[in-house]
Amino acid sequence: MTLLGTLLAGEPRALARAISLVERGGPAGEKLVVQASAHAGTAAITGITGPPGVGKSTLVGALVRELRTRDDRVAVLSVDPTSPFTGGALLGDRIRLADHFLDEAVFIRSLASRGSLGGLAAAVRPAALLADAAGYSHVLIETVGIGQAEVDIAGQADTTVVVLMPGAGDTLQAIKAGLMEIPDVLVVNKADHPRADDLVRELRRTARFRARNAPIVKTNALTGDGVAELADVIAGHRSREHGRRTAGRQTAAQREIVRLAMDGLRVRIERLLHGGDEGRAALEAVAAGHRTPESTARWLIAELTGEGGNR
Ligand SMILES: Nc1nc2c(ncn2[C@@H]2O[C@H](COP(=O)(O)OP(=O)(O)O)[C@@H](O)[C@H]2O)c(=O)[nH]1
Ligand SMILES: [Mg+2]
Repeated sequence: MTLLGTLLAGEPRALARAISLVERGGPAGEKLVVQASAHAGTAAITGITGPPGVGKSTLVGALVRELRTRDDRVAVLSVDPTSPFTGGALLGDRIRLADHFLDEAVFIRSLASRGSLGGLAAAVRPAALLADAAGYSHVLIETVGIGQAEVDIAGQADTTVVVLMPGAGDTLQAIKAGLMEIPDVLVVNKADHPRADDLVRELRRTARFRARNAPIVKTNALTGDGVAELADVIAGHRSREHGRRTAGRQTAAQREIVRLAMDGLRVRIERLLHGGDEGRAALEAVAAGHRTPESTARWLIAELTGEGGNR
């Protein structure tokens, strides 16, 4: 079978090879992505971002476990160079303890963040698309760093989750880094920390965050507390957003179709008016006042729609 065939059949090794091909760059990877895109579009793509050490990787592991109880296949893409699951070690081991079918159902892959001008790894979007085409119903993308990568993720994911932790004085830095402009969902992780509720209150008072009106979810990624709620909130946001996006795309499609049809019609109308004896006679008659523009327009429409007859 071709790589595309094994990818669409959902073979994890095919997905790994496909992502490597895309990371390498070049026409073979591009072609594969184009072919696969016809089979993508159903996965929920969630970006998980925030400062280092807040517990993103741990939370991703907990989310994977939660989504697995819902019987979903999950792909994790990490653009965190310090990620403890580089090579699948930590997260992979923990998950394998929980469920021995997981090798098939959970795909974990680190993506190099080099080579993309400090932003999100160039391969992230195509890799998410490939995972989608391979039948993973959830794609979780972890990004780290302070700067553009976090903000970039918002354009790539259906739902952007920003993770903060109490007692780190993160709020101000997060605001400075633009993190408060992007969350669809805000997570206060390490809810076991005594200052967790202080952080929630502080965030609720932060004007720039309030403007986004995003829900705040408290989690303990180590115990899994709050993680089911987080999965629900993400799913809720995604389904609302998906509906809005579909509607928006349909409006744009309609505008484009009408514009193209009008252009085509105008050409044919002008051809009718200038290209034949009947048209020229009609023009002269309207100009001389022997015939109304309305009846001439009705005649044109009848000609174009094949409804025939001189009216
Ligand atoms: N107390 C507590 N520690 C946590 C929690 N979540 C993660 N950690 C710990 O925080 C540290 C950083 O976690 P990690 O997932 O690597 O953070 P990342 O850099 O944001 O990916 C690790 O030692 C985790 O065990 C939590 O909810 N509560
Ligand atoms: Mg991490």
